[in-house]
Amino acid sequence: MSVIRPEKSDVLLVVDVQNDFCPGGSLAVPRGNDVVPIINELIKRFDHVVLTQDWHPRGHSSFASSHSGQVEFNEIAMAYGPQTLWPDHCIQGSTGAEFHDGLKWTRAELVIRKGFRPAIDSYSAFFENDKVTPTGLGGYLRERGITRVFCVGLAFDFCVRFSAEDAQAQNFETFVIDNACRAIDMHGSAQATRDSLAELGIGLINSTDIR
Ligand code: VGL
Ligand code: ZN
Repeated sequence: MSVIRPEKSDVLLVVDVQNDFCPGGSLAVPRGNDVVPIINELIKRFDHVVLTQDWHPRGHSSFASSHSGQVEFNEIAMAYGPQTLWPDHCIQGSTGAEFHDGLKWTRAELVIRKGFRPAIDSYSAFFENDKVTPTGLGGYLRERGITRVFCVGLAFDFCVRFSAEDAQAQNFETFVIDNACRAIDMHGSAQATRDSLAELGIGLINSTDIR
């Protein structure tokens, strides 16, 4: 990958770098905390930084505990399509929902909260899992003149993947910064993500490509 120079029309989209997705959290991504110093360096390089925050009410429909007879990591059919059932995580106002302590997020201009409607999950920063209910981020970025979206954070194979795919589908030129992400990796989901990004023409780059 050739060198990429951050421009005024770029945004760094920092996905779900929250305690519950880091070691010790309820839905810990292996080595999830490793991304923090890399993302902190990237934050310094971008004029526009947007964060997402997974933000579920208690008893959210994406929690296995909300479905009797179901177990964590099973997939069930919801009205809007298939849904993986997760351990309770990122409960609104909880410590687990806070950004990782080491994340230097103060320069972020916007925090998009997602997954706050009880009956529907939201992996993507742009649309809920029904693929039609917008979060407003697409309109925000367009109004601000953003043309390129650089995605980082947790988890590579869920919220980062779907955010990047929706960004590209909305005509933003989209990149995922591989070493600034970590994957949950269930049933080959990390490799499936790599394949899908490549197929869609989403650049999988390294933070050292950005200078
Ligand atoms: C995520 C599962 C459930 C993520 C959020 O941030 O990738 N994964 N909620
Ligand atoms: Zn969630």
